[in-house]
Amino acid sequence: MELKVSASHLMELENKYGAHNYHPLPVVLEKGEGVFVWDVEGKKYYDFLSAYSAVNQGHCHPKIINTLIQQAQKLTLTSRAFYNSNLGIYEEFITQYFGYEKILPMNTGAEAVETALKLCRKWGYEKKGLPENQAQIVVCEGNFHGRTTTIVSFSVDSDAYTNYGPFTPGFIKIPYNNVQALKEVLDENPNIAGFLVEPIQGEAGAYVPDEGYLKTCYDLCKARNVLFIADEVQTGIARTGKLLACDYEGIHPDILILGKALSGGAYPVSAVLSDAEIMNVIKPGQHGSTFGGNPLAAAIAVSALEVVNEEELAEKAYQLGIVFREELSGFCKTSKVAEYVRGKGLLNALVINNSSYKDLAWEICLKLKDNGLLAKPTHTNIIRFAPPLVITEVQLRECLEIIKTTIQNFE
Ligand code: IF1
Repeated sequence: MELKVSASHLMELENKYGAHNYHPLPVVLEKGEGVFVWDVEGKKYYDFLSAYSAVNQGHCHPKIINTLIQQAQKLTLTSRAFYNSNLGIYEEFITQYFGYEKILPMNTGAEAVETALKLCRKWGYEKKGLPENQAQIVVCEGNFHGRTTTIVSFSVDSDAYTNYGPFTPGFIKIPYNNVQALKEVLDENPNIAGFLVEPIQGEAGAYVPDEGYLKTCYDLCKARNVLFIADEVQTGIARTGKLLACDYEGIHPDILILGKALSGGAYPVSAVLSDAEIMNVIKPGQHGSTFGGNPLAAAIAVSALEVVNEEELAEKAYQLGIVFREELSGFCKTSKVAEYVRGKGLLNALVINNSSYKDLAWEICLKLKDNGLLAKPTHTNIIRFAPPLVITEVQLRECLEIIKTTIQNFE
């Protein structure tokens, strides 16, 4: 008989022994399968966070988990001091899958972003001829690219950077969704190596830029020999209704950053993709990581990407995203609480009118939990809704009813 530990005891343990770097919803999850998760009391929920878009393929996808089990019983890690039998296969597969010549394999999204920043700077000095230690990279206000000291150096979120200084120089912040701001900064600064941008700003609450914004920025960068770097850690891998959010505007980033759903949530896997002219500025011994490119990650990532194609997850996200936004937009017309919904594919966010009560979005998420749906506010008044892309239309419509009836109780 397995000793059942209570939810409250498990929460106490996390509070007592764990750093307090999160404020989780009061639910203790024990099992996940597809669009569902179960807590330790056996209550079933729809997961509308998807581990921040890491389980696009659904929790514990059988094909991905089977690959993990098979490989884990053979070889998990060799370090890159040696070749391994999976890495080359994975590298050929993923570069052809996304249309690039080269990949630099890493583990977390932040590591991939850091890798992209180092690659861009090194290219700036060795290919563009920028003066030593003068390279600048343009970034957008409202960005979220991870939590390393360099990355938070160019954050505008005080929670992300306060008391973590001194900060890394060499970054210029401009407003997001503002092509004129990019044009001016590129024309005024001769030492710009790259422009780092999220095609949709996830943490900012599924902030979708104007149609054509990405293409215009891409063209401005191309005309000035500045690398266009797309952080698709959250928007990539079919989440927004296309394989990549950049696909909506037909642009091919000079450097592409992937993470999260690259493994379907089974293992930390991230990647930086680029062509040889850029990637080959990094020579042996000039960058690396213990787990980067390990045979377990390589095998898992191939399976996770195969699932995206086999189950047509981008097309599903595209179609179901339209259903989700149409239904909720209609609801917002008569709601005093729900203001508007925005997003692409199944990366959506509902903006809540919290003028009457600051923590209304949090209270709504607590009630959604009681009603069997897990979601969490990003910032104070925005609720992100991002289910696994394997959700069916029937399930999505059931969830829309849960969301609407829950919010109606706050009207
Ligand atoms: C947290 C949200 C935050 C990302 C983009 C890189 C990374 C992320 C576009 C770094 C990570 C995660 C981190 C997690 C919450 C979540 C998140 F936007 F997805 F909701 F924070 F903004 N680029 N996003 O979204 O990848 O190192 O985490 O693997 O830190 O609380 P990572």
